[in-house]
Amino acid sequence: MHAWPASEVPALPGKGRDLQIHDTATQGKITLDPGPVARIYVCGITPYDATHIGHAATYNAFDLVQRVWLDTKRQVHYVQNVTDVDDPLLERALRDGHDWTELAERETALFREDMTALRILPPQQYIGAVEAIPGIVPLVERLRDAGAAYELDGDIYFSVESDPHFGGVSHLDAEAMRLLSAERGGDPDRPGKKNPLDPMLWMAARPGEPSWDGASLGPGRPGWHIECVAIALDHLGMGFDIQGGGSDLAFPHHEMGASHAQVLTGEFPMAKAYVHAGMVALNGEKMSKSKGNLVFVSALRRAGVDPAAIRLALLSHHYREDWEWTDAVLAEAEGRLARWRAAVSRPDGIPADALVEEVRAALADDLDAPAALAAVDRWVDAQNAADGDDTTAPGLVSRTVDALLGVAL
Ligand code: 5CA
Ligand code: ZN
Repeated sequence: MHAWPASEVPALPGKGRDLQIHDTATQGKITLDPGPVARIYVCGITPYDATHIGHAATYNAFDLVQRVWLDTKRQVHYVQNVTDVDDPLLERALRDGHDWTELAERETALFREDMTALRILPPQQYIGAVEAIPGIVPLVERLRDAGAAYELDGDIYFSVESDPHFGGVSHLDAEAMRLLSAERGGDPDRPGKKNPLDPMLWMAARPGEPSWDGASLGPGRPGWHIECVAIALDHLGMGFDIQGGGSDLAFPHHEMGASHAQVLTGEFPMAKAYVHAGMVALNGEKMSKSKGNLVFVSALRRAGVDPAAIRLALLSHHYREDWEWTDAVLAEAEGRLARWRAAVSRPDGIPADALVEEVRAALADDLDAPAALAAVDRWVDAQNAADGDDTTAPGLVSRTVDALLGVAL
């Protein structure tokens, strides 16, 4: 699949700082020390509805990671998937009488447009589950042949007990895992499983549903977790720097994915940091396609909202926070954008070298975007209150806000 166009990232004077980030697995902040090429996998959308503000917030968080790394003069190898075949997508297509492939293509195209408008930098590889199937089948066969997977009425399940590190990403107890597994695509109550938590690796073809050649597995389609593992291992290999997504992916998705990869390779860990963004809510409940309480990025854009204001609204919350989208959040961001634009449109201003370092320090400290915004606010307020004569300052501020926050002033 193709991704979307990258906006240019201006180079800043000096050198950025190494990223310290909260890792769900070790339950604390760690300093990442990537090599010259930092490697990140971020879970992509299941394209059965348009991009909502919750998705945008999560991709914005990982875009900041990429920008911090680029500022350290590293290259970034970023991989993202599209879950373009899965139960919720097939169910929605059936409900609305649409062809599932057309639904997936349409919503993926809209996602690309939204990401471009928000200036979220694209991944180098943007891979659909369907196109990954030829790589998934041999992994499932290997797990089965190694005794880490078993068959149940034609379906193949992964045995969570085959990974001694299972549980090490989310640190949940068995009961919490069971509840979340039932909520998030698992089937803990299916009779015949060795462990109720065991996730499906390969689902045997069902009547009326799409299926693919599974070689010795028989015709079917892949489970959700092995999809991301196959794509990540194919393009990044083991021990990559960050596995990212929203906090609703910590269990079961990232826990299971880590186990699949660790059993397949005998190496540990799959990712050096498991990074999770908080959930955005609307009207008191997590914004979710299944509940339908959504604010779409494309609808805001159609209504004439400046994507830079949407981005500033996302940046006004720390990425790990759960927060609520309201009209007031957007109005505040629109006001901030107008103030910032007015301040940098003056031909000269007060020096901004300290601001560059403040924004760098804020983002390097677990992506503290609200602290970065506060630093820019302080410069803008001082700029509006004083007669500066530094003709390079407004340009430097624009470039800093563009390079590190992805906001075009
Ligand atoms: N295709 C899978 C990942 S492999 C999936 O979870 N797709 S999704 O479309 O449901 O979500 C895409 C990303 O947006 C995930 O990282 C998810 O954690 C995140 N996300 C979903 N809802 C919200 C929300 N309300 N707030 C913040 N992030 C969200
Ligand atoms: Zn995923």
